Amino acid sequence: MVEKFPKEFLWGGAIAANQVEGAWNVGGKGLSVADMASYKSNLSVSDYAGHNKVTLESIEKASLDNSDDIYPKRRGIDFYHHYQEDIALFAELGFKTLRLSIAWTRLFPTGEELEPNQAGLDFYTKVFEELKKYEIEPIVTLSHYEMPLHLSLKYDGWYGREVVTHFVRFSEACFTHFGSYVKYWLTFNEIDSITRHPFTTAGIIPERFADDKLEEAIYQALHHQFVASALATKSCHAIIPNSQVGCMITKLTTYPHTCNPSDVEKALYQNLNFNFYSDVQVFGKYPVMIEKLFERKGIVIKMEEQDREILKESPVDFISFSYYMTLTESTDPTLERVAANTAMGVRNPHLSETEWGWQIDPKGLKISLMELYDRYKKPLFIVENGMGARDTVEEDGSIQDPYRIAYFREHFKAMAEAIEMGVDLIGFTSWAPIDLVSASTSQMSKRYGFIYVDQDDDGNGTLERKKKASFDWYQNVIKTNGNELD
Ligand code: BGP
Repeated sequence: MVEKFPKEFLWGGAIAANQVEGAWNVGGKGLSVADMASYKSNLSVSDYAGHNKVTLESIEKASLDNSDDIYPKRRGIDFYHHYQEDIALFAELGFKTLRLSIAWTRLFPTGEELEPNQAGLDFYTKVFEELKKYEIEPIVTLSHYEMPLHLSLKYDGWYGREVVTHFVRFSEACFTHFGSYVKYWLTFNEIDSITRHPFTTAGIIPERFADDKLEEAIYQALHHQFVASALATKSCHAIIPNSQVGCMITKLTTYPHTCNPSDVEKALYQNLNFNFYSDVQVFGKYPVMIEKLFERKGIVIKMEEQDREILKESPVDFISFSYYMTLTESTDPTLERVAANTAMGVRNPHLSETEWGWQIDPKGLKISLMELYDRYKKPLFIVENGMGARDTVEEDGSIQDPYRIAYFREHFKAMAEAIEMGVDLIGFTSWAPIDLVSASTSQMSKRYGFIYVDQDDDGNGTLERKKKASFDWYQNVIKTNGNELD
């Protein structure tokens, strides 16, 4: 039989600290931007402080509130106290890898301390020990939507150049303390998302900037993240022999809505823009067309003398990305647009979608893989892919989720096809192997896991973990290295 996936393929799942750990005020942890995101089931979506609704007023209110009542990311799924049980379930699934992030505020509560907090180091050491026990290779994101709130308030988040130094100190502490456990590192989760939700991604509080200066501030902050990412990459290579550092982007491949050249042109602009973030981290320089665009828009990025050299010196080793959907673009303003995964595009009539409007497109994954590999010629790693859905616990306690199985099956077929075409795909981590708090809506009811967690949107429930029908299916996929998908 011809193998569909490479022998060493890294199958696994992905989680992020702020969406699973809980224990938001335990062990000396400081407040992070994620602790400010509110949600309550009886509030209308427009009322809660999610990705784009955070204001100085909502931050003040959240800072004074010592409960997790309307702040679901403060409770997560209590992975902090359930990590052994959860990792045992991941091991039972047969995971070769687990992607997780380190909460900056557990190690550096305000971001400005000079030495890491011991309780934070101890927690992650225990997690890595547990993974080692099952020979699960960790892949660690340094920054996944959880920067210290203090840095956001004091420096306007990543807009302030000072944050680069604080981030590099945090990264180096991670490399020094966890380097014996972790070979694969990612610097910034979905670094491009800074333009869509600047507070969550970079601690920027929009009202602090004049309307006509906000975009420039966002790109300035992004520049600081690029520099910090390159500096962290350099340190990682110096501190951990054989380490591999990846960038992480949201892959939002955009099709022209029609073959009208204007639509093709519009889609091209969109794709150039989406590729910008990985271009800088892979090629070590800003793309010419983006610099021209900034010029036209009057956006001036303040760069220090050595910045271009720093970017050039330390490109990433591989490209990782999340893939949930594709978009289409058109110049026709009357067409219906969909908002999904915080991005906007014209609805594609050929695709179905999840209840949250994310359009399902397995072929788009194959297309994206081929396009990325052709562009960068570096190994690719899919570090997020999955579908948010409402699951029902049946009377007999079982959870039947054929839609999730169907979703993954088609995406895995697309991956196999891309590999057959010659794409160097080294791994796949599902988002997420276990139900967790949604990044964009803070809901629990938007479930992604193979493992169900008994907790509702308001935090009621026993936190009991239960296997869904998809659990057995994914276990068999991993066992057969993707050869048995049906
Ligand atoms: C990505 C984020 C994740 C994750 C996922 C699903 O953008 O990196 O943190 O949550 O999307 O999004 P959501 O939780 O909003 O459904």
